[in-house]
Amino acid sequence: MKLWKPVSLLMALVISALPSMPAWAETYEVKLLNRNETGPYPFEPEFLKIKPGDKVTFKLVTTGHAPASIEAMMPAGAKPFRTKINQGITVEFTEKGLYGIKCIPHFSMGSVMILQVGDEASLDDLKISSDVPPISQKRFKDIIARAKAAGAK
Ligand SMILES: [Cu+2]
Repeated sequence: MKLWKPVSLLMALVISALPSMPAWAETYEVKLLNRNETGPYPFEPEFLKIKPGDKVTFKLVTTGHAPASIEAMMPAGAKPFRTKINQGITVEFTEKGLYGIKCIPHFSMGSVMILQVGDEASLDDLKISSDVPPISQKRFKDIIARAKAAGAK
């Protein structure tokens, strides 16, 4: 019986490693907050990179938020999503590229994030739509600068 212990330990290690393997879709959590050190109405994280087929759960930590895609800032063929006030949502992202995501009621106060699906895109490719309110345009630029400082491309 002693012989089996290392084997079962090895199996446990293999099984615990599976979710991080490319073939397995993961679900990430993004929080909508009222404030953190980056300013008012941030998404946390403000920049997230995932693989095609992964999902993101947008979780409302405080009330009054409504996450949605910015239709002018997503890859061709990607499906837009939007929620109602106080509604969280889990979205599967299949199209590679960069997505701008907003909180509908706090869009004019800088509530945006950047989602990158796949490795191909560069943050320099993100085209900030002219429809984006000025404070959110600035937030996008700040997010890009912080993400690059943290090693993103
Ligand atoms: Cu909000």
